[in-house]
Amino acid sequence: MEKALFLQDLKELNIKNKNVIDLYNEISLLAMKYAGDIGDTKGKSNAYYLSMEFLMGRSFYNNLMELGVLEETKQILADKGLDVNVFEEIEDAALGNGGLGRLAACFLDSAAGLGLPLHGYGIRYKYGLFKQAIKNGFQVELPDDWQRFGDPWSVRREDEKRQIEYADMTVTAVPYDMPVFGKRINYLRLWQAEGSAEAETISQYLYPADDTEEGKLLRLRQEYFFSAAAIGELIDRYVKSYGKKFDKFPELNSIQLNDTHPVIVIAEFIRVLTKTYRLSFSQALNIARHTFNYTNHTVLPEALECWKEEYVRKILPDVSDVLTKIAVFADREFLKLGCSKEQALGMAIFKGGNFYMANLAVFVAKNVNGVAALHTQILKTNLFATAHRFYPDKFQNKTNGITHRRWLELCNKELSALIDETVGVGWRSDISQLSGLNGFTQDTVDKFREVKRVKKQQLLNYIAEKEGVSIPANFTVFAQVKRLHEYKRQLMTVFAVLELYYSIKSGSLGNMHPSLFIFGAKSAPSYKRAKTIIKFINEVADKINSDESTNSVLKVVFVRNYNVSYAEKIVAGADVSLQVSTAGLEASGTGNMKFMMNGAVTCGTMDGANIEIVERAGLENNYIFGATVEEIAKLKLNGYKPMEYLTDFAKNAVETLIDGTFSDGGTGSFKELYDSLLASDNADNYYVLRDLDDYFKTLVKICEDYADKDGFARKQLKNVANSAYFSSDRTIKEYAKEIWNI
Ligand code: 26Q
Repeated sequence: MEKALFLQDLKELNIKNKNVIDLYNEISLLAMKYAGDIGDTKGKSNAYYLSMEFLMGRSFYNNLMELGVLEETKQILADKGLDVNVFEEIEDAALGNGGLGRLAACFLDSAAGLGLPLHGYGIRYKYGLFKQAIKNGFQVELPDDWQRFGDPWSVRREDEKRQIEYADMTVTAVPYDMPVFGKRINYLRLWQAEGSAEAETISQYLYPADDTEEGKLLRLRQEYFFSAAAIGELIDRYVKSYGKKFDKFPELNSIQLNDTHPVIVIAEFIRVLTKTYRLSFSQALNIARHTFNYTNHTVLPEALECWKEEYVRKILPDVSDVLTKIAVFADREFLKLGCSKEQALGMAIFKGGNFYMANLAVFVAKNVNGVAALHTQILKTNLFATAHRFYPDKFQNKTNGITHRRWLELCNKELSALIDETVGVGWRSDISQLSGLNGFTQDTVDKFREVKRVKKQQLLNYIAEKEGVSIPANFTVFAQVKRLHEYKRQLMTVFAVLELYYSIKSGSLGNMHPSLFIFGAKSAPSYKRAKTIIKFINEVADKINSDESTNSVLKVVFVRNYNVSYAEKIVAGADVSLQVSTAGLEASGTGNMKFMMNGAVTCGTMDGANIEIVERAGLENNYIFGATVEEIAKLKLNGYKPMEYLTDFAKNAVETLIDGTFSDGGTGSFKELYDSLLASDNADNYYVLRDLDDYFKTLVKICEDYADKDGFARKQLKNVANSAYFSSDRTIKEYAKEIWNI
């Protein structure tokens, strides 16, 4: 890239009478022009990441940073009287909803940064994840028309479009390439559905409602759409260079399946090899078994996809035949391996009229991985225990990571400068050098405290502007920001905060250090109980913030429309990261890593990657509480009775759901929520009451410890210093070496 030319053109750019969106497009296109071409994929092994979600966030700042021109661009624009922050008006590309989609984006960034050929394939949704508004405390979903700002970072490749065939229609898949910048330029290729109005609905929405048959069929069409387009292209490219013998295919193409969503690609691959290229079924299956790898991201039963055979047959009859063939082949193999009937049934790909996509993935994939040590352990001993017994070599762990370029260099320039000053700049390309921070001096502690103060002030200013809640900068900032789900237990945090509130009011807490609790979360539109929890958080926030007798020491804010850009500000400004899922249910978590790298301590349970975080940063520098996986298992076995854990104190908080303290707008949903915790035989599935008292005490302890400002900052710095392991550069190196051979 000729940087000087880019900077020259930028200097000559006329900004008069142009609005922010025009400028955004012009500058982005200029950068694209100078960025150069996507790296060659020919002749050597490449890896491909197939995912329904890519949660990229804002491209502008990140890409200019990756291209090495962000600081100069800021300066040049400033000279013209333009603050680069105006481009914050350009919203995120939110083609994903949470951890799984953001992980895909971090992986692409790390691979490009390391110079490894990893490319993404997904769907170019017209509308990304909904924009969240809050009306009377309730979540309202608004369409996310992200393309209205233009899409200067994508290139439409008209000449590479493909036809996708369903039984009842043919759809054109048009690729849009987003370059991913780093040491080499990789691509994220997103397919857009074109043709009839019905065809176009396929790439219209991320997660269309699937509570009807029509909705389910649409989701199946989406999964097949991008999978078939991607694999069709990879097969064509291979045939062009190597002909119709597919023996070298696996060596040149490693395909990573991001959860079960693209798993149907396996059947499509075999369909094409057998139908178009006349390979035998067993040859084709054998090649598939050396090509595909599967990552599992959740153990929650409701998230494990299965497809009714009837549905698949209706729109993809040939694919359905292939799925059936694989299922029969698998059954025979299970017999040969000496499985019992019961074991074979557990691993069965087809049963009860349904195809089990996770079982298919495990059977065919060369490698199966979990996303944190504990999660992989649970896959081996629970979810896929039988498969692990008969195919032990397939299973691997790949603990997740986050790109330190976006999540430290970009979002926390102040901390990055302090790290430069303390250990040198080498960490930016070799993150392991971060550990050099470990022997920090008092001078570094002082400077770190100043960095935290600045980042917190920036965050609080932003919150004041966006949410209209002003908070003084001496507050300790606690944050729980993530998808809203019962297992993540935002509800438990609200109860603990209510306990704090009543304790402050009654004077039993002495003089607590002022504390702010930030919540940020979107609920799936159809997930009623999650929406009720959002309403409850907002009710509690209103009450606490308006209570003059306590609001100098306790505040709560629900930030609206939590997204990647908001996250960049929150992780940099927070003191305490709340990661309080029921042990065994959060596969990994990646927000926990972002906070750690920015110097927040973790207050959490022994779950997911929290375990590995405290292993590295020290138990003494974090706050762990609550039941372990083993303890939860015991409770389950012996019959868990939430009532037995309800202290008088906790009772006060929990009963606010039914005693008229708060209004659910007459919907009855607070009572329903209360009943889900206490009323039925099988109540409190996520063990909120089991851990609540522990949680409350832990929060009190954190508030006490925070009074020792230096001591607390030391704990925070220890977290930064030991966060290198959680860079996705490390994760991607492991995938490249142990799975992809690239
Ligand atoms: C399933 C069936 C039907 C429709 C949708 C789905 C579906 C959609 C999205 C199931 C799961 C998801 C997303 C899961 C997810 O984001 N998992 C998170 O992945 C992260 C990256 O590995 C982990 O860090 C988190 O712990 C995990 O929750």
